[in-house]
Amino acid sequence: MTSQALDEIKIGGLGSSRKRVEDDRFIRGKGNYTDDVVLPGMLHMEILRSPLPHARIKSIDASKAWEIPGVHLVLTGEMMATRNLAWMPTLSYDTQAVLATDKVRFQGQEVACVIADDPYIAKDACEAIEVDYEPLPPIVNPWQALAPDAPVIRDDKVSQADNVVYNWEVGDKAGTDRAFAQADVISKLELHYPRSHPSPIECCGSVADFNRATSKLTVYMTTQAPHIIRAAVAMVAELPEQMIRIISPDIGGGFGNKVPIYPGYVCSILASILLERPVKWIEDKTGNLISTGFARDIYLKGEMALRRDGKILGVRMHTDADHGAFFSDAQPSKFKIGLMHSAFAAYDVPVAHLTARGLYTNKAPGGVAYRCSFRVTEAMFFQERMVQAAADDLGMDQAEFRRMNFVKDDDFPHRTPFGFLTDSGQYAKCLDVGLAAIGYENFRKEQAEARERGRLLGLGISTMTEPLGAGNSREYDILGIKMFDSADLKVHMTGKAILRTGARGQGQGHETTWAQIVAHELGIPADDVTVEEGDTDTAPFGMGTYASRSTPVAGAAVAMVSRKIRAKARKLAAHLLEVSEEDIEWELGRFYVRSSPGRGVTIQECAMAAYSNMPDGMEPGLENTAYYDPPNLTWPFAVYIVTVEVDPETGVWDVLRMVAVDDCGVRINPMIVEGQIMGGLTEAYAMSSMQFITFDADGNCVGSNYMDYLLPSAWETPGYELHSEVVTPCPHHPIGAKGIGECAAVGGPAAFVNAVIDALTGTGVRNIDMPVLPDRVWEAITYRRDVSGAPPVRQD
Ligand code: MCN
Ligand code: CUM
Repeated sequence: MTSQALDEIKIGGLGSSRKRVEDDRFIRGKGNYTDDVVLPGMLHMEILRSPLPHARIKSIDASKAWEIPGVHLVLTGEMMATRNLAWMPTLSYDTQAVLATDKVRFQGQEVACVIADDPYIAKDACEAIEVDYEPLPPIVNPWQALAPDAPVIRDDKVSQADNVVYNWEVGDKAGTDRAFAQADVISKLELHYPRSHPSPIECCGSVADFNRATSKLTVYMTTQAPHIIRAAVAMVAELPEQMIRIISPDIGGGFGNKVPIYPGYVCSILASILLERPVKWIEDKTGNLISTGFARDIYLKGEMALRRDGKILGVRMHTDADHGAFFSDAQPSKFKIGLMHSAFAAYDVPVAHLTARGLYTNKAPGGVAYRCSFRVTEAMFFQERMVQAAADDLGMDQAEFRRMNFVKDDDFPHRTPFGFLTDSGQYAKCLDVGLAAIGYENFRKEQAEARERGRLLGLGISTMTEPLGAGNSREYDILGIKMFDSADLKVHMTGKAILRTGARGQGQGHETTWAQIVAHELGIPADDVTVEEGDTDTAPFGMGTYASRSTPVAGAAVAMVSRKIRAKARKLAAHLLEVSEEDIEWELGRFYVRSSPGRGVTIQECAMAAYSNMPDGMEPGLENTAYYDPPNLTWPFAVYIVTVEVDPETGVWDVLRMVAVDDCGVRINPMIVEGQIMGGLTEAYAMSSMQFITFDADGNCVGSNYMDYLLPSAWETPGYELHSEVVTPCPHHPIGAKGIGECAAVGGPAAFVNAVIDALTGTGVRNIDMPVLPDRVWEAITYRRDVSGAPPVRQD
């Protein structure tokens, strides 16, 4: 008797490059985004934003706005204050103004809201509001924030006498000092990782619908974490949690931008409660670019203690992070600077010390969003730029230096210098695959020959290992809510199923890939499994989608709930086959009798029996829920290698080739994984080459529109060569998968910058800050000096 197991690839199981089911509606323009939601009697809200970065509000006169026909409500900070809603708590234990009362603290800050019959009336009415500002000096970088005579931005906080948000440190200071005392060479580098913006195609928005008759509040909103919002609304607005329903419909890209809680959400909810009508708020592009979740804007002073032969003896890092006017990081770790201390996790560094300082400035709050896993992007960028500089200072080969210092395959579990525990990886193998693909030795020869003819070629290597998954619940929580996730699977009598999770995809393809895990575990074809996420009334409680945590946590829950279903189906099979459960074997899609493999029942037959022919005493139905609390984070690894040619006359640089070797453990859907990598690499290329959103000396946001803040089109985007041959299954994940969603955006930027710096070998240039714009490269080449990108930008 040969096996009757189903062909896993054919049913769309693990490893199948199944087409994305959600694309069916997306490419037909049939997605259902927040702005598509239209409710009877719905009103529209617009926000009046501050034109100034720092100013005292002397008065706000909204009387002219109230007089405009079609205006239903004007909300100001003063009115919010009467309901104790002028300020809201942030996820980082700070407070943030919902609508400004005392001062405005960044350009674009929310000052008032108008709710009207349509958005145009609301916008006109915003312009009719008269605000009398008394300008204060703006602070646009940490050095200004630290100046002894700097104005205190957060004078609303009694205990705040300066602009320091926090001082934090981790590692072994004394041990690190000893390592530096013994070093043959000390390599130093100062860097700025500039502000960047996730800029999803869809901006933020909400439709709040409070029904006085039922007391139910339904909010459609662009959130990556609907259950967290429900909990926050319940706690802050003191509404009963069962009366709050958060629906996160289709999301047109999140990239971290839709993790935080924004004033617009709060105001639309309050307006709906006051007016007893649905209120829609849809942010415009400039509003999105100037006021919502920025990322990065952080400075590094890095030092490496090195032995002459190339061994890293110790690492010292100091970072100054610009958090803007409110510390509103939406990150779940207990660490002030997120997971910055994941730096050097892939290298065998005996001892390290990190100090981190956070500063308030007159900029939109942010710092921790954008395909990042909470500062891991910065950690890996700093690490790989420091590693390149160290190899250069030692006169060592870039690849050799990395290989010699990598954590070895048999060194796992490995305690990193800052205290994480990594569990698996094949770092050197990934590097070898990448070097072979790019033709490393050959390129180095070509580079030397080209240089003799005045052509500047460069090669940049970057590696990254990322702590993905948040939680486990022991170490990660949001305002005390532990980090875990969930899946709920209902198998109907005909063998079709619906799966819901506590995650909320924003384009990552969850509707496709979760069904593949069910197919793998149960043999139910993926096409027979509908996946639904984002409605708190139907989905099991979960922490949402960010930190590439969905596969590590919710994806694991999908496997676990499928196994619970299989365990019950096995009992049903035993009943149907009239044998004892111990005599039953499983192969994909089917239970059979061990001694007589031809006698078997399919999973679908078991499903039917669960509703029509269950054994006496068995609870009917085939449904279950699993909550999953992972034992550790997952640790994917990647090597990215870029080659470039720099034009010495203009500073323009072109990418010749880019090779990516990603090891994210078992791949559920190889095509989706490749899409995630290509998207991340494109964002990395954009950040390193062209994206510029900064502030001038007067605190004006430069780059608040898509004429200035560039998104690469297919024309600018280089081609990528992806390699998937290295697979190190995650030892603790039920299907061996590790996260992938952010890896390429995390590890990519350093590869591009390292390549440009490598092309300038011999000029003495050690750093050009991102974005590596042609004029910066030209300046570096012409004046043989480093080029900093720190604001305020020069006025010349
Ligand atoms: N996957 C897989 N095999 C693996 C790992 C993942 O097939 N070994 C699949 C997953 O099933 C999922 C996708 O790849 O369909 C991404 O999975 P995962 O790495 O778990 O990441 P999340 O689903 O948690 O997505 C979050 C991550 C983050 S934090 C940002 S930011 C980001 C990113 O995803 N935002 C995105 N990628 C994005 N892609 C799109 N299109 N839109 C965004 O907003
Ligand atoms: Cu940090 S951006 Mo993603 O984690 O949503």
